[in-house]
Amino acid sequence: MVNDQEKIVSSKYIRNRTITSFALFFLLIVAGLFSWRWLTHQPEDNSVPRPLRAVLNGNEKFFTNFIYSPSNVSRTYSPTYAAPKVRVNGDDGMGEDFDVTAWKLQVVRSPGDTLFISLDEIKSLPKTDITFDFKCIEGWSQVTHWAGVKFSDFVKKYNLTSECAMQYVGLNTPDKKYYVGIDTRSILQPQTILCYEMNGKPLPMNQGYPLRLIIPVKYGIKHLKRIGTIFFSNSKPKDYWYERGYDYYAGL
Ligand SMILES: Nc1nc2c(c(=O)[nH]1)N[C@H]1C(S)=C(S)[C@@H](COP(=O)(O)O)O[C@H]1N2
Ligand SMILES: [Mo]
Repeated sequence: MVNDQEKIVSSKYIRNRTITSFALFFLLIVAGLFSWRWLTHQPEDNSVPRPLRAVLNGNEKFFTNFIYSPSNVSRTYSPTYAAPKVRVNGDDGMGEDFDVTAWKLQVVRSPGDTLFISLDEIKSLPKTDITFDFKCIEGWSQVTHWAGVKFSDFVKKYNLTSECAMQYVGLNTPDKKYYVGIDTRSILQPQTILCYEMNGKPLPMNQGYPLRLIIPVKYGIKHLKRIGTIFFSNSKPKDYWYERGYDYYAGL
């Protein structure tokens, strides 16, 4: 008895199906190879083929418009969880020829209007500390403990509210060899600090003495060590790792 569900098929039918499947399989491989060739031969935008950069930029728009909220905070830990031995990673813009004694933080309010702020002045502002899981795009992370002044408090104290209406904040090392750009909303998030202490002690030289950025909502690439200048802009400030193919937003 033949079941209703069963179908008698001829060997010719099976052969045709097999040939079609193989032809399709082969065509897809060829299409894949051609697409890959096309993609890798596209002009680059900041070290990434343009179509891929368009996807990264699209992700950034999506996150900044729909997902980002200043109330999204990074998880914090008790300082007892902080690593005593903190990893040192990246020394661009941290050359030996740095005159610590002459250092002042420069805040460019507008071209020709720069504030020069000493470390003592920064230390006189309300101090906050944070212990969080510091994440590097290289794939490591470490719970670390930092202290300094909230960027948002700093903005209030130095009347930078109107400058913060601009979309981006740029930061450079004094020698301008390392530089980052950060969307203003993320830098104003309450966990972002201008940091001068690590594990309760002044920042070690290789960790950014006298002042570094700590911004837990971003990957390590944005936590610029040894801040020289801060400025504001409506266009994306130059960004070291962005130029080398990374995502500009670099959010977590
Ligand atoms: N000036 C400067 N800041 C920098 C870097 C750098 O090369 N130069 N590297 C960044 C990267 S990729 C990471 S992961 C963190 C590492 O901070 P740490 O050395 O305190 O661990 O610093 C960031 N800030
Ligand atoms: Mo990093």
